[in-house]
Amino acid sequence: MALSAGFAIPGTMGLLAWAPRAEAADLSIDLAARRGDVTMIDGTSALMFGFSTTDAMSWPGPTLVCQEGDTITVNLENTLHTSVVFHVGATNIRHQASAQSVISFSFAAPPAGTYLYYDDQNNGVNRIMGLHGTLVVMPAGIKDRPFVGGPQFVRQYKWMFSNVDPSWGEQVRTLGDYQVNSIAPDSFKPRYFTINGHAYENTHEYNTELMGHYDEAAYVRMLNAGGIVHAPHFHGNHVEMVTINYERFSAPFKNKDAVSMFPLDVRDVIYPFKAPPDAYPPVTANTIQHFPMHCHSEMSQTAGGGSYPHGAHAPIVMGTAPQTESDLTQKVDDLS
Ligand SMILES: [Cu+2]
Repeated sequence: MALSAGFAIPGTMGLLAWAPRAEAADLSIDLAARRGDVTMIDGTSALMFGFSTTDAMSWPGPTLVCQEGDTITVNLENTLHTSVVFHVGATNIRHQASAQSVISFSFAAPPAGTYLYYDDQNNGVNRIMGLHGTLVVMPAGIKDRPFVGGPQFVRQYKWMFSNVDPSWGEQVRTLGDYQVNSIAPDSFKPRYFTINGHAYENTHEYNTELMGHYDEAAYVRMLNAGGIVHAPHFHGNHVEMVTINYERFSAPFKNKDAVSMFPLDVRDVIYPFKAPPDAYPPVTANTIQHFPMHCHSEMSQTAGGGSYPHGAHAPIVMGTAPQTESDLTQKVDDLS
């Protein structure tokens, strides 16, 4: 567990409630912009910002789940001594809370898809400091496809890629929250690289480790909230490219082994969990196989300037089902 005690475990809370329904609903969530120390994989403490659903600091922000047609109300308490923005990428949804204020706003769910919500101030500094999370919009009344006419899956995952430069947090700690305004984006020297807030080997957790029986396709929603290019490379299977930054493709999907993502990019892919077609010795479908996803941006496989492989690396287990389904899968399975 990379996070300190009392910390909200990313992805385990803050999911908007599902109800089995084909009709639209009004959903609401309380978010607080907070600061706090996050323990990195090597024990280093980094001061970060985050969108939290509790009295404790948490990062990354909660995964908000809704479906098309819904209206979402956000009650945002900004506890920071600097303004905070809630912006949903690729939409006009943008609301600013001044320092130490509370705002409420509502918006209509954008089209079904995966969205990065984040603070877009200071040329990416606020986002990289930790003010980011995921909004998942499902099609109304459908739980096994990402949008009407999209590919079918058995379970789904979200991979939020983030980077941490602890020197930024130290500037804020020393000078105050407001001084986030004076941090130069070019000064970014990331030392920690995480998926869903975890670095390997803490990525052996049920929201990040991909698991499935043969032919149980997983839908993986990948977001790059960090400040570097990521290129997740999948072993075992190629992935099928379903969306690139909100553009939807239809079958037959382009197959990729490495999926390049610039900062702010969002990619949805299918990991098909097929018996690897070109492995030797041949893989038979009644065995359990282990594969990695590692990022081809090589520095992201390290922590603290060199400790390998404690970075953006996730395990894939083929041939068995997870003991606990991912939070995203559980919430969507509540639809009937
Ligand atoms: Cu590789």
